[in-house]
Amino acid sequence: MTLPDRQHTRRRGTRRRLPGGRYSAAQLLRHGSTGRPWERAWREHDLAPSYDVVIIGGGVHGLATAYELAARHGITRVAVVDRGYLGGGGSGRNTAIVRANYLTPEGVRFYDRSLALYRQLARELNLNVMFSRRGHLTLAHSDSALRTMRWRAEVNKLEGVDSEVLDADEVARLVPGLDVSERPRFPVLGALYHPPGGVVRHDAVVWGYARAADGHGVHLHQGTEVTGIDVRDGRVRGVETTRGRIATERVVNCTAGWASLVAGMAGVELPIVTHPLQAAVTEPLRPFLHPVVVSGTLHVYLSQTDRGELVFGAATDPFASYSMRGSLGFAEGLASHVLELLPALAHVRLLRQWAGLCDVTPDFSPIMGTSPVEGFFCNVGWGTYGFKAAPAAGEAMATCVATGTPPPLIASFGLDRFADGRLVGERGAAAVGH
Ligand code: PYC
Repeated sequence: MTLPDRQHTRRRGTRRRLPGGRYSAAQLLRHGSTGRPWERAWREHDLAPSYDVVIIGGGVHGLATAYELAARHGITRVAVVDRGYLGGGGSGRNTAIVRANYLTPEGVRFYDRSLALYRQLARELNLNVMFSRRGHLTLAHSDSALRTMRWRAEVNKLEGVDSEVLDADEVARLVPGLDVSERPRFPVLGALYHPPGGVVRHDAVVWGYARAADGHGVHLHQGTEVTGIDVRDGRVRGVETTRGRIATERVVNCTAGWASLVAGMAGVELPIVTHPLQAAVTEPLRPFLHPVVVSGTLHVYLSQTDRGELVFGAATDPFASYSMRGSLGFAEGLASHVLELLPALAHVRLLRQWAGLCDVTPDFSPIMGTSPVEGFFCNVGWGTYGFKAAPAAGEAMATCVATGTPPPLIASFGLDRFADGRLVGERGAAAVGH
């Protein structure tokens, strides 16, 4: 895909660095030996009495939207407010997988744009976000699953996205140790193979967007909780926070977990149910697993980090909740499912587990665009797809906020589709069981 020219970000006050804002090896050594603290990646500000745009949620979606507003549209009087810390929600709790092998043409086009932006994000933000193209395999354990994989492959190809169905022997060559015998409860019959998929360092994406947005003059307010949204005569007038009132005519809801509560403050009802999604990581192992491997039937997905740890995820917790605690039941289920695929991992130790919150919509597609309240915009309902979507969502939402109209890429994802019955059914592309 050809991308339009995107200007590179330059932070203010980086004149002493090499072109592109990098430090030379000598500068790094000199600085490291002085014991002086590193320059802060973003600044703190007093809350201004008014902003042109207030973005609620300091995760990748909020930060990407803020960055795009400032860098691409010249709207720099922007505040990002978060009741916790930047990247403390889903952005720091996901399994860092990126891919574009969705089921609907709308989904494939959207995530393909996001993947294209991820590929060049390090250059765009001048920070190594460790994009790693690994290939992405979604295993099929039944004839009907194989049929869905063929369907996805065909939709992907029609949209110019590289995906194909592999047989079990070809899958075995890509995943050493995978049990492709006929013994398992769910034998591997084949897989949807999507070579452009991979992983990205999620924290680095948060820090890169935050630093670049700050460099363009965006104010990042951590520890600032929104307690109310002032709507009069059908339009946004301001935001109440724990640090005071902000006058603004444009608010973007970029929260996950609390999206429906925040929208409710503006009087907007969202068809969202929130489920925790747990994940876990093992001790480091020698590198053996290159691709990302997903089994929807066994409710498991795994990849190996550059440090050698295996990152595992499974199904969402089967009840609506705001809990971000790990559970023993999850770890047991996860381990038994992983071992059905890769029995040789039997003695590997889990190091830690955690949970994030997923806002699931009825069609498993996000809600992006305007709302019935003028000036209240939504970038929510990402379910289990949020991290991989952030660059394209930020780009499209910034255009929507700047112009008042959702660009064609996100036109199908408006809130009104639920009333009009124009759903974009994306459940069949979920890596995560629900
Ligand atoms: O959709 O690839 C995915 C995914 C993996 C973990 C959560 N979502």
